This record gives sequence, structure tokens and C-alpha cells, in this order.
Amino acid sequence: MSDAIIPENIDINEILRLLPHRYPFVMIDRVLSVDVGKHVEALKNVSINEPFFQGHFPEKPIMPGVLMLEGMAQAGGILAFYSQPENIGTKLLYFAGIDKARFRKPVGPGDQIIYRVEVLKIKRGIWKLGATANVDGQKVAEAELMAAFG
Ligand code: BDE
Repeated sequence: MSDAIIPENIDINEILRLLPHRYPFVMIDRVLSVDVGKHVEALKNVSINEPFFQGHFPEKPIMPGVLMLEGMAQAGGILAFYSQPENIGTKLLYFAGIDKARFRKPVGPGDQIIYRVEVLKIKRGIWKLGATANVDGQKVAEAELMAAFG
């Protein structure tokens, strides 16, 4: 495992190369930095045009907390693929579990979410990741995620 830091923005084309997700389930727009084997930062610009706002809720657009967990998982996926590039195109990273999820503030149209995901440990092939979501410097959500290549 290299310990390269990749500070350049990883654009949406690179995100779509690494992840199998497609509309309407791509939950990150850009990767801001990757410190291989350690952490990743990614952003999502939340728009009133998000398809989920049609139903969540018709008169009060709030981003579903579970989709912030998905954004954390996708950012974690970018980190895992950069950390083990031999898995790109050969394996998928499966979301295996979640602990300690908290949703602290509502997120809506116009908010820019910054996801930060760090590797807490890798044990028997299970990655345990610590994740936060911030908007305007305030933590809006947090969780610990488990994932495995398979
Ligand atoms: C606060 C903290 C974390 N996640 C969500 C909140 C929150 O304010 N949710 N609000 C939901 C909500 C839904 C509908 Br329907 C409504 O009419 C209103 Br007034 C709400 O605040």
C-alpha cells in the first residue's frame, strides 16, 4: 500500500470510473483529497432538483439521513479503491454495516456537504471507517461504516 497523498480534485468522471453507482444514486460530486490508506474528503452540492425532494418532503425539502450515510460509503469506496487499486474493475466494495449513526441538523437545497472518511482499522478484510458530514463548518451527521471487497 502506497502512502501517497492525492490533493488534486478527482472529478465526476473519475468517480464514475471507480464506483458502479449511477443516477439517481451517485451521492458525491467531487473528491477533494485522498490520503491513501488513511482518509478522503468528498463533497456533494445539494440541489432543489434532487429527485428525493419530491417525496422527502413535499413541502419541506430535507435530505434523507440515509442518503448521507450512502455519501459517506461512496467516499469511503473511493478511499478503498485508491488504497487498493488492484480492486478497480475487478471487485465491488460492499457496504457491510453501520454503527453510531447520528443526524444532527437538517440538510436541504443550497447546502454543500463535505464528507470526511477515515480508516479506523482493517481487520480480516473488513474495513471500519469513521465518517462525518459537515455543512458550513458544522457537523450535520456522523457514523462508523463497515465495508468489504468481494
Ligand atoms: C433535525 C435534525 C436532524 N434531522 C432532521 C431534522 C429536522 O428538522 N427535520 N424536520 C423534518 C420536518 C418534516 C416535515 Br414533513 C415538516 O413539515 C417539518 Br416543519 C419538519 O421540520
